[in-house]
Amino acid sequence: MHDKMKWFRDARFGMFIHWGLYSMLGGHYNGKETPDAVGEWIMRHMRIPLAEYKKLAGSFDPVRWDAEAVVRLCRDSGMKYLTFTTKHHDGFAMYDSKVSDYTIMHTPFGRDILKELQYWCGEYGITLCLYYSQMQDWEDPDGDGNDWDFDPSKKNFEAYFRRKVCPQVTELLQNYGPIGMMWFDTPYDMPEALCRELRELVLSLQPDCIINGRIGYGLGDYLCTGDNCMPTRPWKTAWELPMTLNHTWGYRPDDTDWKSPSAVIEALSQAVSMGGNLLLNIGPDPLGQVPEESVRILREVGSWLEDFGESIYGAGASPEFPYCLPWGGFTMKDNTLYMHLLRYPARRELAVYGFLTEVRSIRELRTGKDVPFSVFYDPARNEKRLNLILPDPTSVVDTVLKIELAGPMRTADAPV
Ligand code: FHN
Repeated sequence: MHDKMKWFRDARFGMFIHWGLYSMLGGHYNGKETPDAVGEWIMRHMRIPLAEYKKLAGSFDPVRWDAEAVVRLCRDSGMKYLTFTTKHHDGFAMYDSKVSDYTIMHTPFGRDILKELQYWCGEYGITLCLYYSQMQDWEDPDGDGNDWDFDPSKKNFEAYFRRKVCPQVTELLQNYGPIGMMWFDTPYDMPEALCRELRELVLSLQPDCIINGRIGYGLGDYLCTGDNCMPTRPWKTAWELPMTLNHTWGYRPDDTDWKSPSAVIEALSQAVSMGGNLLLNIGPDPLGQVPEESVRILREVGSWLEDFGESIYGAGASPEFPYCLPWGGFTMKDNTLYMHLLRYPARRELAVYGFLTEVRSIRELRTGKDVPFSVFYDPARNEKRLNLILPDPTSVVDTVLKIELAGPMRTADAPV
């Protein structure tokens, strides 16, 4: 049976791109810093009059933008899909929209960067996905969120939905080839009937397009976690964690508090060990360049994935163990288990309690070197455990052992 979620579950790692007029401000307006960490909300957080904010379009000219380099970075970082902000809450279309003039085509740059991304994603085998803010729109008098230029009591949201959202979503799904996913955001109190209509519209145009959970009312094909929120245990449904590399989605040169490559690798293997995906953000600068530090971090993650990607792509959660695993966690693919040693034990003997399935072999994933193991039955707890003699680590972050099982993985039940 055709499973439209398969590519998403196999992919496990995607690139999020937040880029728009807000990137030009870098978190500052009129010499003042925006009060919140995120740069892309600056228009609202600083109540910038629409007429002023719109002037940014007059000088948007990211001459260093290179769609091929960005998609290549995505591929080299081991990411399998790319989710691009076609219209964020500020209402500005980062593609050639005919619905209004508030688009990238009406800037000195005047290039349809979404067409460029579509082309290069095709060349590099990356699935193109589109972010679209369906409720908040600070440019439109009837969109949600701008109560400093427009009187909220006069808003007619449904009029906005029909005038801008539906036609733009139609353009996006008609003009840019097959789209892997529509990534909606902040539905707030959007009426459920309109969310349903939006879902129907997407599926009528591209039946295979996945819809993320933030369409609202549980109408999505999978769940999005809160931003930067890692679940504590596996979820039954497919899920995705959107994550920033520093503390903002849109470009902010003053935020240099970057996550380390190790933290990203750990988040990725943790997410997969709980059956989820990681969507990791970059925020290009006003010239279209990806911040150097983001590139450096992503390349290191990519180099780890070159060696250990087998334990991530197409892998998912293993059954839960009755005890916590202080050294890391497991990912699993059919009858193969991948043991992620994120905190490498000082002692080389390691025991995994409650491990019930017969083991055929254990190898270090990168070198293929055999790892000695034995199974021990402990009558005191009436429980089996797997004992291993760990090899030298082959990664400073996450050494992975590949465990071939004789059958489906089973763990002891916690006696609760
Ligand atoms: O408000 C947005 C925010 O700017 C950013 O786009 C994130 C990404 O997940 N989504 C919303 C907040 O959750």
